[in-house]
Formats: sequence, C-alpha cells, structure tokens
Amino acid sequence: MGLSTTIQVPRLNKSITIPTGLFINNEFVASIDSKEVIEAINPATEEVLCAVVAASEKDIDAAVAAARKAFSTSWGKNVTGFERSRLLNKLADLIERDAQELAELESLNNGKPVKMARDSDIGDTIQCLRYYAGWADKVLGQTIEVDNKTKLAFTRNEPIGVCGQIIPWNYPIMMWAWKVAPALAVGCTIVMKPSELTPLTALKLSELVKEAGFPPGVVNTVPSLGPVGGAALASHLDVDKVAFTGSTVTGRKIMEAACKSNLKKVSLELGGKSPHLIFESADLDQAANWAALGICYNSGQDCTAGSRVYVQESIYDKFLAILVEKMKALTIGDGLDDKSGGGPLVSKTQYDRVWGYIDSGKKEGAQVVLGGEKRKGKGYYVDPTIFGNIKPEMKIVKEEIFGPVLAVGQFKTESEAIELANATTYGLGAGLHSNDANQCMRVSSALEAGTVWVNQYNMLNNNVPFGGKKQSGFGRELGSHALDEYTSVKAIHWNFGEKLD
Ligand code: TXE
Repeated sequence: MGLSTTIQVPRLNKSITIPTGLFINNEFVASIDSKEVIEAINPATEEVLCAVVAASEKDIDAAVAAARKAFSTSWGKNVTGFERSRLLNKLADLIERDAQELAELESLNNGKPVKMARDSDIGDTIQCLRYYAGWADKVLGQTIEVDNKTKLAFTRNEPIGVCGQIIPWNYPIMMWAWKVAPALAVGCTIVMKPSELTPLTALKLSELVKEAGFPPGVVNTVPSLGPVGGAALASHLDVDKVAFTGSTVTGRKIMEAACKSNLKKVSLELGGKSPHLIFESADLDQAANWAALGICYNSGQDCTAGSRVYVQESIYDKFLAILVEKMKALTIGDGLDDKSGGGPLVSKTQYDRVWGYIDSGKKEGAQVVLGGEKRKGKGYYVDPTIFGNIKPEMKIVKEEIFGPVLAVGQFKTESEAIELANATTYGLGAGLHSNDANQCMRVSSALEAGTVWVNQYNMLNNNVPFGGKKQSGFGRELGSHALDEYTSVKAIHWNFGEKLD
C-alpha cells in the first residue's frame, strides 16, 4: 500500500491527506516485514475511511531503536529545557492552527461531535502542551545537607529514557497529549501506539511533530494491534517505561510483560465503575445536570463515567424524574451534525458489548426507566439508558459498561451511601452533591477514588493530577505529578573535605 491517502471531509468540503505509514525517525515508512493493515472505520456510517500500516514486532524494534538513538544524541540530556519548551509551544501552535481539521478527522474516526473534539479535546490538548512547556525548564532536584563541613548531596531528576505509550480510542488526541507532553517536557523519547480503532489523528499529529522541529526519533508513531505492537512495547528490553490507558484486563498483561522482561517502570490508567452520590440537601436540578453529563459525556465511553448513581431515599422519586427528563433531552447523532450532543459508540465490538450489558440488566431483573431499545439503521448508536431497582450483584452494577447506561440505586444514611460507593474493585472517580459543607468534607475523604468531584462531575484540569486507586491503576497523569512518571531521581553524594586514613 502507499504511504498516504486522502479522505473526504464532508463538513470542510475538501479532502485531507492522511499519512498511512509508520512514523519513525520523522519519516512515514512501510512495515519492514508485514503486509498487515488496520482499517479505520467511521462508526456513524460503518464505512471504511482508509487503511493504515500495522506495525509488526520488527517495526516496533525499529521505532525503539530510533527513540534510543534520539535519546542519546539530539534529545535526553543533550537538549535544554528552554528548547524543549520552545518546541512544545510550537507544537501547540500548530495544533491550534489545524484544530478544525483535526476535530473533523477525530469525529470521523471516533464518532464524537466535531464541536466536542475541537473545543474540549483539542482545546485541552493545546493547553496541556503549553502547560508542560512551562515545566520543561523547571525540572528541579534538591540540595540536601549531609555534613556541613565536608559533604553535600543533591538530586537530579533525569529523563527516564525511551517510553512506550499505549493509548485507547475514547479520546485519541487528548490521550496522546497527556502522554506525550510530560514525557517530552522532561526529555524522554517516545514510541506511541495509538489504538487500532482510531489511528488517524495520531498519524496527523506526527506530521505536526516534524513540522514543529522535533529531531528525528523523538516521537515515533506505530499503529498496531494490541497483542502485536502493544505487547512488543510492554515486553521490550530497551523500553524504560510504559504508560498505558485502557482496560484493566490489558493493564494486567502489560504489568506482567514488564515484570517478565526488564522491570520497566509502569503507569496504568484503567477502568472504573464510578459512584455519584446525591444527598437530600443538594440542588436537585444541578445534580441531575451533572449526573446526566457524568454518564452521557462522550457517549459514556469515559473511564470516570459516573455509572452508579445513588440517591437519598427521601428525594429518590423526585430526582429520578428530573434526571430522566435531562437524559431524554440529549440528542445523539452523527458527530458531523452540530445538533448532536453525543455520537455513536466507537466500534461494533463496543456496541455489542454495551448491548450485552443492557440485555443482562433486563435479564437480572433491573427496571428499565429510560432507553434500552435499539435503533434501526446504520451507526453504533446507544441512546441514554437508565436502570432502576438494581441489586449489588448485578453485572450492570459491578462491571464497567462504557456506554451511556446508568444504574440508579438508593440509600438511607450517609454511611450507607459511602459503603455502596466503595463497594467496587475500582477507584478512579467519584462524585457527590450536597449543600452541607461538613458532609462534603466527610464523604469526599471517605470515598476510595483518585478523583472526587463535589457539586460537579467529570471536570479535569491540566494542572491537577489524575489517576486511580485499587484496580483502576496507579501513577498520575496531569499536573506536576506526571513529571515524576517520566523521571528517574539520581542522588549525587559529594565529598569536599573528608579524607580516609
Ligand atoms: O481495551 P484495551 P478495549 C475499557 C472499557 C472497554 C474495555 C475494552 O471498559 O469497554 O476496556 O476496550 C492496547 N498488550 N477501556 O478492548 O484492549 C490496544 O491496542 C499491550 C477503558 O479497546 O485495553 C489499545 O491501544 N497493549 C479505557 C489499548 O491497549 C494492548 C479506555 C486499549 O485497549 C494489548 C479503553 C496487549 N496485550 C477501554 N491488547 C479507559 N481507561 O479510559 C490491547 N492493547
């Protein structure tokens, strides 16, 4: 196959050139030994957009070798923080320049509304790159007194090296930025494996990496199937760190591969079954707005989706009635239509998976309060669905669904609410709505989650750390904490006086 193709973008009324090769050493290249391709599909129409090269294990070796060479020559300790900052800012400017085109492409390949992709995902991506550009010349160590007269110790936060970054399909551009920006800021080099479902924007961003002026090999992009390219990165002997966002099942495999190979550093951002508590003092209209957003944003394909809402018994009926109206009002449609508040699910596999959960909810005796009916026609659509009358052992209450499917239960007391919320193997996000400040403090400190939202939900900021507890993974993205994931601390002990006899 050729190394580029064109895609017609209906809304821009033009065709965009898409690089379809592997991006290694700042060039798009064919696979060394494989003819495998990955087909990118538009989930709104089920049509194939184009095919891109699928990296083989040998291609992963070549990308890692390019990243290693760059790390020890043009990047790593050979580039100043000022230069890293300049290049990150330049990349942010280029993404800002191309935001509309990137958003259209993201929508075509992922299904999400163009407006959401542009204003939220890409807007946050630009800010993320600029935020870490600000950190690039501020990666500081400590000076530590050990013996005032003869000795001193200090630390240097050194770039960890070559980073394998494996990202999912729910936020293809934003997950790219969350991984790339802190790693580049501290001087690491990257082999990026986008999801096989959504490779297109990562390839388009690679063009911008080159245009920004990053030296060859600093960022390499290798679309590949998970068990091929992802597994090869996780078990590679010359990869120093793997950063992963995806399912808990795959996270376990990655950690196992890291253990069995070179004990590379690992960070995992995995699934969730996040609880959202509505107490009787809450502003019910506002709480319903946030609960609807919590489960329907990105069509529920969100690791922090507030998929279990627990409501205080005294306000249960009133709140549920408001919530049903809010979720009914959401317009789900083609992401290319500005009237769509949400798009289809990303793939047939995800569509079947989510409908499997809806069927299981019905079979296990939960009550369908809203939705739960399939649409006719093309596209992987799932309309907002609410289940009531839930029981803790139901699959829809225990497992991550990753669609706009909400389980709503009730509680009597605050301690019961906390117990229900924490009765999960996950610990990524949690939310609560209450107008009692002391209750907000008590409950937020009792919830077992990496992020707790009070009187809001799902809001993230580039300067605030994000990550999980329990089986939602470990390590933190965003904020200054993400820098620690990509650095290795070296302690230097300096003797300026002590003599040994
Ligand atoms: O995930 P995978 P899938 C959850 C969500 C969803 C479920 C399945 O519940 O329904 O996972 O989605 C790469 N070694 N999340 O199957 O497999 C793969 O190529 C190394 C939550 O799509 O985890 C892709 O790049 N890598 C989540 C990435 O892992 C492998 C986002 C994610 O795919 C691999 C996505 C292997 N053996 C799904 N196998 C979140 N936390 O936001 C696959 N991959």
